[in-house]
Formats: sequence, C-alpha cells, structure tokens
Amino acid sequence: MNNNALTVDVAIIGAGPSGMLLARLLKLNGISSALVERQSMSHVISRIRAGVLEQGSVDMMKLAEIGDRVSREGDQHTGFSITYGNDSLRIDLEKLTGKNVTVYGQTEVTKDLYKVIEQDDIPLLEETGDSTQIELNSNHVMVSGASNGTPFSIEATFVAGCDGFHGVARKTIPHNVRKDFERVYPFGWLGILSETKPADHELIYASDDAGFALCSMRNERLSRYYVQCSTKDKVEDWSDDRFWDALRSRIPHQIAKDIETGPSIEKSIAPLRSFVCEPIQYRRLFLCGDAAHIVPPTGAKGLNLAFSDVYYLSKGLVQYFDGDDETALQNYSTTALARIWKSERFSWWMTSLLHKFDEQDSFSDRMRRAEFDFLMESEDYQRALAINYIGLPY
Ligand code: FAS
Ligand code: PHB
Repeated sequence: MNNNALTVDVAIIGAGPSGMLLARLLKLNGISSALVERQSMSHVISRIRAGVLEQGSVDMMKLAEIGDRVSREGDQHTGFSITYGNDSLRIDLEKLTGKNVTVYGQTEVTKDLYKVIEQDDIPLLEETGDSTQIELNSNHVMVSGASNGTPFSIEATFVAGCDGFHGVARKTIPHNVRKDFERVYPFGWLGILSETKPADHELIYASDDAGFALCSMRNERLSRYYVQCSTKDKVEDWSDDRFWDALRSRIPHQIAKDIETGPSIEKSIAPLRSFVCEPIQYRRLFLCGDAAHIVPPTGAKGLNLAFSDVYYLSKGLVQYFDGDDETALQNYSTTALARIWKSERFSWWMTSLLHKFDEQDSFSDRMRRAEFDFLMESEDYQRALAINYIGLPY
C-alpha cells in the first residue's frame, strides 16, 4: 500500500539550499512541489559550508521573502585581502565595483529556507537514503522511494535534480546525451570552526610557498579557517596545534603574531574539484546547483551559483505554468551554463593563483608570484577580480 501518493507540478530531489529555494519560489507563484531528501533535515541544517553571499543571492532571498534576517544579521564586506608571503593586497570591492558581499553562513541560509518550507506546508519526504528513483515519461515524471521506510510516489509535470554532486538526478541523463567536464585538484581544504576572534575584520586569502590558507568568519566570536592539505590526509592527522601552526606559517607575520587560537568545534576536509555536466536538462528533468556543477570554494561561488541556477529555472517554470511560453524553460541549460562556465573559470583561476601544486616546478612558482605582482600593480586586473568576486550579473 503506497502511503504517500502525491501529485504536484514539480518534484524536487534534494532539500539543500537549491531545492528549498526553488520550492519556495514556486510556492510564491502558485506552483506546487514536493521535496525528497536523503538525510534528516537536522543533518542538512547542521552542515558547515559556504560563508560568502553575492548581492544576487541576497536579492534571491528577498525575492523568496526570507531576506529579513540576512539583511539584519549578515555582515557587509566592502573588500578582502590577498597575501603572498608577507606581501598583502586589499581588493577594495566597493571602490572597484560599487558593490559588496555579505558574510552569512550557509547554515543560516538553510535554516531560513527550512522555516518557510515548513510554514508553506510543502511536502518534504526526508531520510529517503538511496531509495529515490526517477522515471521520465513523455508527459509526466514519476519519483518514488521510501521515506523513513514508508513508500512514496510522486507524479509531477517536471522533476528538478537539486541533489548535489553525489545525487541520483544527474545519472538519469543517459551517458550518450551527457558530457562531463572535470578537473580534480591534487589537494583539499582542511576547515575548522573555532569560538575565537577572527584574524581580521575582512577575509584573508593567503598563499605561501607552503600552500594556501583562508581566514574567514561567521561572527565576531566565531572564526572559520582553512588550510590547503594533501588529498591523502584524514581529519585525525590534524591536531588543533598542527592546524594553528600551519595557518600561522602561511599568513603574514603581522597577522599571525596576534591570532587568537582555541579548540576547534568543527573540523572537516573537503576535496577540491571543478566539474560541469552538459546539458543540465533532459526531457522533463532539470539540474540545479551542485547536481550540475562543482567549483573549488576558493572563489566563494558554490552556493551563489546554485542560486542563479534556481533563478533561471524558477523563471522558466513560472512562465510555463502561467501558460505564457516555454522558451525560457527550453533554454534553461544554455542560459544557466553561460554563467556557470564563467564562474568555473574564476574559481579555477583563484585556485591556480593561490595554491601550491605538488608537482609544481620552480617555473610555475614564479608564474604564481608574477600573477600576484601584476595584480598588485594593476587596478584594472584588480577590478576584473572584484567584478567576478561580487558576482557576475544573472
Ligand atoms: P547540496 O549538496 O547542498 O544539497 C543537496 C541535497 O541533496 C543534500 O541535502 C543531500 O543530502 C541531498 N541528496 C543527495 N542525494 C540525494 C538523493 N539520492 N535523494 C534525495 N536527496 C539527495 N561553497 C562555497 O561557496 N564556499 C564553501 O566554503 C563551500 N564549502 C563546501 C564544503 C563541502 C564539504 C561541500 C560538499 C560543499 C561546499 N561548498 C562551498 C559548496 C556548497 O556550498 C554548495 O555549493 C551548496 O551546498 C550547493 O547547494 P545544493 O545545490 O543545494 O547542494
Ligand atoms: C567560508 O567562510 O566558509 C568561506 C569564505 C570564502 C570562501 C570559501 C569559504 O571562498
């Protein structure tokens, strides 16, 4: 007996930021959806991930009518620093572009979204594990599985794959239709949270002969730090003392000498890759966010790119269900991929500039240093960086 037989306009696989933002925007436009999530929502909300929102993402939160808290509690940043050894360059976002970015953790975004998903009473089938299956038919889709052991089936007009890099949706596009583009980096990021005063009031992207480090924050008593590590490393290989020593050795002495250290309250290693799937739509299936692409977090683009995907897809779905026309929906993949590839390029460039590649020869080291020196000297080059960092137009 099927305990959950739903019929909605759009089935959404994945209740991370992409899936929940899409569900919310559709609801506000009178389009019904149902969310399917492999984990428990408490697990989804507990994940520590992105920290920087482009203005476009904040605008999307306002469009979804969840912009109050981020406007109140989000920290406006008018610039950030890039350092190389003891040399430091501040990228003045406000002067170079007239725009800022907002520091507001993805955890908070997810909490804001989940609150309205519950208020909107949008069906959310959680703890589905790997049970979810997608059936693409000519005039509808079927999504089925088991939520907490209870079978469900969803009949819908379309299905949105918002289920991240390891999800099931992308695999539904046949291999002879889909082309994957990938670069796996020979290093990862070891990240910690500590209840300490952040190293500076702005972010510091640091590079040194020993490798990359990032000083970020969530608030004035919660710091978020990362150091480049080997892909072979395990979290248990990195004591707090080893982490702090590595961080201090990769940032300018002037900053390192005053850094407040303390116990890590979260510690994790993220692998780094660039990845794009083409196309990101197939028949009645549309991919959004990490299901469609992955960027190394060096450019702070992952979450922000997911939001622009949702902007394009929600616009196309609203036009379709309003009976206007199907053009935007038919062109979703082409439109979204144009912005995706430019963000992929920026994230790859920032990663290449700031990380030590194991097999890097002395010539490549000099190229990295020369890139930094040219950035120091050229306001035009700084402006090109700033335009990408604050977020390219949708
Ligand atoms: P998500 O991966 O957030 O959400 C996908 C959801 O789908 C998950 O809840 C998952 O449980 C669910 N799912 C998966 N398979 C499923 C299935 N078969 N059925 C149902 N549900 C399924 N970006 C930055 O900008 N800065 C960072 O510092 C940063 N750090 C990151 C660290 C890590 C470890 C990871 C993995 C990503 C990081 N990112 C970072 C990128 C991250 O923020 C993503 O861009 C963002 O979460 C994208 O959101 P979604 O597309 O919703 O994907
Ligand atoms: C973070 O605060 O987690 C963060 C900030 C900027 C990045 C990546 C991560 O580029």
